[in-house]
Amino acid sequence: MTNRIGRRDLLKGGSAMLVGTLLQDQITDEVKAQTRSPGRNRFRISNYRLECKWISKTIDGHRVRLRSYNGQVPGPILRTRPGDTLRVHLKNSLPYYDSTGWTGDHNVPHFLNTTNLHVHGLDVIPHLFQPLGTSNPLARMIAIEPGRNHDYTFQIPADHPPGLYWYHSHHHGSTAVQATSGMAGGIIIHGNIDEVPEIKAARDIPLVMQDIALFQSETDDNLWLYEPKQNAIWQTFGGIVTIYDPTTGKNNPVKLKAGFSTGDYPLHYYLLNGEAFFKETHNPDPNKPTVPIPTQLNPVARFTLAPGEVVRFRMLNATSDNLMPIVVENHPVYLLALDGINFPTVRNIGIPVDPATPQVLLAPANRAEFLIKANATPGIYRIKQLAQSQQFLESAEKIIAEIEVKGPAKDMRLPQSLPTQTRYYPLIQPNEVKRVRTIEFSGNFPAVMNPYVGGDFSINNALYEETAVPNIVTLGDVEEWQLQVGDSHHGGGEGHPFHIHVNHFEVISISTAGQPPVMFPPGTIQDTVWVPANSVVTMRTKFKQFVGKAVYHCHILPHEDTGMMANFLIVPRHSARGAYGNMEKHE
Ligand SMILES: [Cu+2]
Repeated sequence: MTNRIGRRDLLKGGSAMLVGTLLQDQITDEVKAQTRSPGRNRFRISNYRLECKWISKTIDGHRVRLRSYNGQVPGPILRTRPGDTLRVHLKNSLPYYDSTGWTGDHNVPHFLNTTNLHVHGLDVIPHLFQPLGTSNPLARMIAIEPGRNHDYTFQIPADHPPGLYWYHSHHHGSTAVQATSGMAGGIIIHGNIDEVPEIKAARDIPLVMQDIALFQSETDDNLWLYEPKQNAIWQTFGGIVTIYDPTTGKNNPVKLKAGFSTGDYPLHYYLLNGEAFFKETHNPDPNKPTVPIPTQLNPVARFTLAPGEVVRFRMLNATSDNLMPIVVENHPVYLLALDGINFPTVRNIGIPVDPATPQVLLAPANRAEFLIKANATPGIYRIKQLAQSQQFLESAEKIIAEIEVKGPAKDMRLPQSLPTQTRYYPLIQPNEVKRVRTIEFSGNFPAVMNPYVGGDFSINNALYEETAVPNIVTLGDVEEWQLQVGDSHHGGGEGHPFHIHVNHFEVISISTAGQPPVMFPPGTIQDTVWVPANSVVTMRTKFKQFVGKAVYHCHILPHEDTGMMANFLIVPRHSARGAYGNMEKHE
């Protein structure tokens, strides 16, 4: 059976290669010219080249070395349209990373300069394993080593909702290090929502937020970067670096400055569109190791609006692990979309009565696209992340940017209705649910399963296994998943953002501490959702179009890299389920 699957995959790969060759001649010259032109209708191919490479930069007076796409942090915005083909030639020009001492355990960060590409939130062919779209449960993850390259071709469905998506590397074991070195960028799908007159009239302003993790170089005190030695772990408690010794079972302190970290760093910056707006440093107070020392940087980015002007912000939380409760001072937020999928009508999120209440909650990987109609009163209004303490580390209030309202007034209008995104509407009905599953973010500290890292980050008490497929789902089915995080006695204690590849889901309800569920507004369609500690989030999803092997995981990237991820397989309805069934892992 495995052979048959393998052969089918080979055939699939073969035909993809053939198409690739045929297209190659047509696109090379002509496409580049028309990709961004408005009257484009001859070839519907968006062609991009992304090169991963180190760049040198100065942040807040520190000389830093970052990993980048095309030398830019964030990476360039990729633009495409429903029905188009998005092609990305990914070249890895990062240098060789020495993983000597790595045991082969995929849940220990390793091969830190090996990469691949995930187009986050796009409803396209599963693309983490090779070849693209493979249904082979044993398929390996795409690993593009330094010096290598890879061509990705994504056919964007004709009914794909237009909006803000993003890309980042997703090679298990190097995702966190690469993303916190700068490797992330936006993807904008243009389409029907852009033709709504009030939206078309509004300035379109992407707000890409990233975090940058930095350690002093081992050899140059004046250089900061994130390139820990293999197996080196940064200990938040104690502010030292250790390496696990399997012969003694101890984490021995070593004379290194850098180690892999689950979120605390000697130097940590938050960037908006590549400019630092906030700094955190490790807290040396032994009583407060989980409260990084916060410093607001000034000035922050300032957007100038006329009174009454309407602008469109597209906000991406591309940070590796920071939950961001967002407010825009003295302004209602006219929410158009979460995670790229717009609502049928604008959601008016008024000015909160309680200043501690956010207007939008952005977990790592979430996007919010919203309109702001500038206040009639000139002045400076701040876009802020409110303080939160839902995670292992405290997150202080941050001023992300400012809106300066000045000049002659405009009276721009807000849209009444928005296009219905037929790929996700009509909404799932409760009686369509075929199966209910429980996905629990679990863990142990200190580690039981992952001593090299020192803590276990698991799903349903299992660390990630590249060739295990704990869940098999059927194309066309609707399922309800209960996403859970326990309390501190059950491996919980901090929240985790759940993300699943290929299909978005409808967030139905949340129940915290056993309280009756609180319902989300119908049509809350996301690809990532924050699951607070001691809570159950109920979501429903339909496996709509694509089959193949894909993943779901915690989008706190250090958690993901160290095991908080699992595979699932979407199979055609009439496939011989039994053949896949014996690949399922049973307790
Ligand atoms: Cu997590």
